[in-house]
Amino acid sequence: MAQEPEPTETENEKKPKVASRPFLGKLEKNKCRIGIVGLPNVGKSSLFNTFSTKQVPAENYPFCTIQPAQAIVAVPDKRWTHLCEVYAPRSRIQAVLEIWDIAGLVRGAHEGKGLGNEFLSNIQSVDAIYHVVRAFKDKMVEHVDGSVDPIRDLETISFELRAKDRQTIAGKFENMEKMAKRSNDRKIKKELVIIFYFKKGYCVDVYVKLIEVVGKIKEVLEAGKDVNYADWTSDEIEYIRGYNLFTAKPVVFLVNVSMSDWEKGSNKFIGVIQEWVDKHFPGSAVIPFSAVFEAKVCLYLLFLSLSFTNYISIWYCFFDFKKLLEMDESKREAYLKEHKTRSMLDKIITSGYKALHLIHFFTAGEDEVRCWTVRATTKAPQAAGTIHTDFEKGFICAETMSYKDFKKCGSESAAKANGKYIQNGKSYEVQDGDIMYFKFNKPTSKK
Ligand SMILES: Nc1nc2c(ncn2[C@@H]2O[C@H](COP(=O)(O)OP(=O)(O)OP(=O)(O)O)[C@@H](O)[C@H]2O)c(=O)[nH]1
Ligand SMILES: [Mg+2]
Repeated sequence: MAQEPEPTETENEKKPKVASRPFLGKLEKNKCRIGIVGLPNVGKSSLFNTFSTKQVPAENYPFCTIQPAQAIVAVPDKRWTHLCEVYAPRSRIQAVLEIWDIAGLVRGAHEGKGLGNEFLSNIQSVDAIYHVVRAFKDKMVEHVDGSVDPIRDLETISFELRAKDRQTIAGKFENMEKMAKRSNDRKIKKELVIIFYFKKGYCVDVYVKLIEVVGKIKEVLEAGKDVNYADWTSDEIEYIRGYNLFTAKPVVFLVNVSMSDWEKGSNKFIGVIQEWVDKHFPGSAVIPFSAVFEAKVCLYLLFLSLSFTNYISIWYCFFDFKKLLEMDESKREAYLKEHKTRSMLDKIITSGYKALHLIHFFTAGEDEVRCWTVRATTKAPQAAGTIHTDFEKGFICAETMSYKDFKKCGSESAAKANGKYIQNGKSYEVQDGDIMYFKFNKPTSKK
């Protein structure tokens, strides 16, 4: 695409444009889920299927049980690849992202149209959204609204998600108001709160603040804005996290163009889509791609990787198709280079990862080179806790060198000799690409 010039740097150094707003979602360890959302027949499943070629072997990633419509994909990182080359470790583990293929939403989904509520509950389970919008014309592929009009489609989906949030919040607001009006007695109020919030034991002040925050969310939604694009104090954000609202999730916009447009490098809708996103979702990434082109690359590589036995196995439907799709990255790169073209899959994955405000640090040695995913702004002890809770409990310090320094110095020992291997304490905020080694006190066993 004309909008996507050949990269001059690695994907990681290039930093795709993503929202710089605070993350309003849940802060769960080991869960980084992103759902592919859009109208029917826009190319969501076609895109999802191509992600299968990026799937990691699940046995390396505990806690990740995957359904057919979910894929765990590796987050590409040239720094990790380089560390693996340097250390030649026995085990290599990348950062991963869980991608969900969610069936199409239609206008009226918030009122249960289509398979409305079922799909919406799938969206509720993810932490961020890939919003796929159709910018290809093809008479053979029916459009639910009869014509290709990406702005209308973007508005339909955004409206549905907002409408569902409005319903959720209106329900909560009414309940709270009723309860608040019922009594001015602080003691009774407190009891009501305890009942209402599943006996979590919030105090009255918290309740009053909740009413205020819910009221503010209501106003934002009624003004036609997404929760993610209003300004919130850090206190308010803590409350918003608990509601798991659709419009509080970060969005990356993926524009599916035809293969001929992709090869030509232009598509008439990209400009208006970018304008629309800048106006309504400022800072969110807009990534043009072609699902058909990506599928073609995958199929071609698949074809190359098939042996005679595989053909026979497929013929008898005995072959594990997904396994077959876990192909060698270097083959993909060679193919793209040879055909002077590029795939957008890596950029889509890294943009999703960044939209979730995720970064990773490395642990590197002869045994293992591994990426550990944390939220941006995570402090060293909590980062240590992603490896093992004992590391966090007994945290002493984090010996850290940045990947940049490592690369510049050429080796760990050279980095040490140049004073680039630094001992950081509890208040150190982990930076993306840090190479870390944690020192901790072993927990004393209770007798
Ligand atoms: N011509 C053309 N067809 C496409 C493109 N992307 C997807 N399709 C076709 O559109 C049809 C629907 O694609 P899917 O990927 O199944 O669409 P979806 O968004 O998952 O649809 P639902 O699951 O029904 O919501 C398929 O026949 C695809 O081959 C494209 O870029 N160009
Ligand atoms: Mg689909």
